[in-house]
Amino acid sequence: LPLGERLQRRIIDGETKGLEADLDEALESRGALDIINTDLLTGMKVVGELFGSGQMQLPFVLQSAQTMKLAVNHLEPHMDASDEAGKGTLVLATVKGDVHDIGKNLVDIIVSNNGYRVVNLGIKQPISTIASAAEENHADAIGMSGLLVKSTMVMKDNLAELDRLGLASKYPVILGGAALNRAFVEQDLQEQFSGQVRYARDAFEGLALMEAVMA
Ligand code: B1M
Repeated sequence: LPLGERLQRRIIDGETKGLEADLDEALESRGALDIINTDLLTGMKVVGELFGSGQMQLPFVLQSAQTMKLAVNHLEPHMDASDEAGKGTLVLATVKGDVHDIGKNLVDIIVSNNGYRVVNLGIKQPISTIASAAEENHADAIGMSGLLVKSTMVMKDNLAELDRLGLASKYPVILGGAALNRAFVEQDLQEQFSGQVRYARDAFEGLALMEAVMA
């Protein structure tokens, strides 16, 4: 198989043997982000489709996810880090009840490689923890990720809680994850939230929103 397809296949099959060598070969002609965005994410998309249609079982999805993580970790040192530091702070978490963190961690990598401090709280984080981390770290924005349909309701509750705590106007909120869409976030959720909530389709939109917050 050509190199790009081989990398996709490795993600789909959860095959880590020889993965780093293939990544190093790809790095000779392409940038790390390009490899993630084209080959690795295409592979994850196929995994999602196979899982969704019942053709792939959960343990294999987990292997694919682990392979994806390994690949991203291997590529991370090859991303152009910005010279600027401390452009602003983003507190980032996957919401309560949700374990999906590959997308969130990509947001972390891309935003932190562009000069921001990212406080990555991990997965299954209740809003109380997210809110205190924002306060303690003097955050400029809060980012929440969630992939499950039920996480969209958790996000709605989280926004209500930020309002209740009087923190809504203090922290612009960025939401991302496959179960969300722009209309749901920027119309439905925004209507009920006294602060500002925006939708990021991918990690780059997350970065753009962070830039907008700091502008
Ligand atoms: Co799960 N899972 N999973 N899973 N899983 C989905 C989400 C699902 C759509 C699969 C399917 O059915 N087709 C489905 C949800 C269905 C629904 O809710 N209606 C599902 C399910 C059902 C489940 C379980 C319930 C399965 C079970 O136990 N029976 C279970 C849930 C456990 C829980 O959370 N409580 C579960 C478990 C798992 C694994 C552990 C095996 C593994 C996760 C491993 C991990 O993350 N460490 C896993 C995986 C890998 C997936 C799929 C296949 C791939 C997700 C992924 O990593 N994509 C997924 C199918 C899919 O999404 N199509 C699926 C790649 C990643 C880069 O994309 O996270 O979307 P994504 O991030 C994008 C953007 O969304 C955006 O930027 C990223 C790209 O640049 N983004 C942000 C994300 N967060 C952002 C935050 C931002 C900005 C942008 O700012 C704050």
